[in-house]
This record gives sequence, C-alpha cells and structure tokens, in this order.
Amino acid sequence: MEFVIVHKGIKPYIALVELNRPGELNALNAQLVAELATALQELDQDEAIRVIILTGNNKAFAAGADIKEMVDKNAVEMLQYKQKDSWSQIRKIRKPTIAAVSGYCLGGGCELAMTCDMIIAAENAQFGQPEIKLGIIPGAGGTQRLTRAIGKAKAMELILTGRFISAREAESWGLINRVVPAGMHLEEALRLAGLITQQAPLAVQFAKDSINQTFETYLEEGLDAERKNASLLFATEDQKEGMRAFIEKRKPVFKGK
Ligand code: DAK
Repeated sequence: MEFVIVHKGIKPYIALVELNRPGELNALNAQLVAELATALQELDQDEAIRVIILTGNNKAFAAGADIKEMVDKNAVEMLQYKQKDSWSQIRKIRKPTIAAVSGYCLGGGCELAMTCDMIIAAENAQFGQPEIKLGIIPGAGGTQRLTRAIGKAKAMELILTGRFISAREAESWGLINRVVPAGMHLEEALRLAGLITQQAPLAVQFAKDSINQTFETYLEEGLDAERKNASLLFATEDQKEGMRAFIEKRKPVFKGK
C-alpha cells in the first residue's frame, strides 16, 4: 500500500492504521480511501486484533477529500465516484475504531474521524467542514454525523460558515471524547483501546452494533416507533388511572397493567 501503513504488535490486540500522504496533508484521494478500506477490512477479519486506531501525522489527520482529484468532475461522475464503496466498507467495520487526531481534521477528514467510534484529539487539532467555501457541501456523511454528534444549531453554524473549531471547542460540543496535550493523542488512544481489549470481544462488537442502531434508524422510523408506543399505552389501566387522578386532584395508584 502506498498511502496507508498498518502497524501491529505495538500493544496486544491493537492495530494502528496510519494515513501516509504527508505532502498533501493526507488529502483523501480515491487510492488512499480504497487502501484504507482494504486495510480495515483485513483487520476486521484478523482474530489477533480487537481494536483499531486510525491516525495521521502531527500536522494533519486529513485535510479533506482531494480537491485536485475532484475539481473537474461533473455531477454524474461524483454520483458514481468510486470512493463511495470504500466509504461504505469503512462504515461497516465491526470492531471498535478510535481516531487519534492531531492537526487538521477537515471536510472528508472530519467525516472519516466521525465514522470512527471514538475520537481522541491533541490540543493542536482543528476540526471543520469547510466544503461551503468550495461551493459544495459535505458528501461523505458530514451533514448527518455532525448533526447527530453536536446538534442542529451548531452543525448548521459549522457547515454554513465553514469555520474551524479547536480541539477544546470540539470537546465541549461533544464531537470528541477528549483533548490531550499535543503529541499525546496516540498514547491516550492506545490507553483507551487497551481498556476495551480487556472486555469480551463479542460483547464489545454487539455493543457497538447496538449503539450504532441509534444512528442508523431514520428519524421518520424513530418518530413512528415513538408514536406507536405512545398510542399503545392508551390500552393500559394505568393511563386511565393516571389521567383520572390528575383530573380528580388525587395521587394515582398504578398497577402496572
Ligand atoms: N485536497 C488536495 N490537496 C490538499 C488539500 C485537499 N483537501 N488540503 C491540502 N492540500 C495540499 C495543498 O494543495 C498543498 O499542496 P502543494 O501546493 O504543496 O502541492 C499541500 O497540501 C499543503 O497545503 P497548504 O500549503 O495549503 O498548507 P497550509 O498549512 O498553508 O494550509 C489548510 C493548511 C488545511 C488550511 C489548507 O491546506 C486547506 O485549506 N486545505 C483544504 C481544506 C478543505 O477545504 N477541505 C475540504 C475538502 S472538500 C462527496 C464526497 C466527499 C466530499 C464531497 C463530495 N460526494 C460523494 C459527492 C468531500 C469534500 C471535501 O472534503
């Protein structure tokens, strides 16, 4: 692989995957993303590995999708962009993934970090979705994952202005797990990964799968399920009792029926 390096054996059960295109601040071209998807899929099948850490270099985790590769593409070519398959392979990794971020984490780079299950950032990290400044919008999940992570108002602000936020701000907004001093992000990611490797591997994978259901269920489906459950409760004695007690200005006596 040219743009991705896989390190095993640093600590038991942990693999470190390093993005390695430093001259372009790890800009994500199709080859890099394809190599990354292949590396992650192989590690997902490797019984000796329980947690995967994804990192860049000190200056950049990744400064976004490769603008030079995209500049002349038309809409149809973007819809058929090969990267799409690689991104969906990355999203389907079953083992827990931790992004260890230093420096720029922008656009597709920020989307890649958000695809990971947890994010540890060095103090010099900067996060942002600056696509708007290029006349486009995030196309690898940014509008969805950022909104789920930090809420609508703040996601609107970041995506509509394209401004960068510091690691501290990202932490206080709930985008990342925590900030550590510059240069300590890998050590902290390894420490966190080490705690997870001590747990039952299948339980860890099932927990990840269950937590991700929260994000993979559409709001429409969520609202539908909520409405059905709320309506169903009108078939219980406790609903009648609770509402009558309110009207009769007394305490309800609930029976669980
Ligand atoms: N793409 C290509 N090259 C990049 C790059 C990028 N995203 N970011 C940096 N580079 C290159 C620079 O061109 C420069 O190369 P040379 O000129 O030396 O050949 C080298 O990396 C060093 O960058 P700078 O000289 O600019 O370094 P500075 O420290 O001065 O500035 C910076 C660092 C991060 C502030 C600056 O490089 C920057 O603003 N970079 C672009 C950040 C950005 O706009 N990121 C978002 C990219 S758009 C979609 C799927 C995905 C996407 C869209 C659609 N579909 C499926 C529809 C995603 C889009 C994006 O991510």
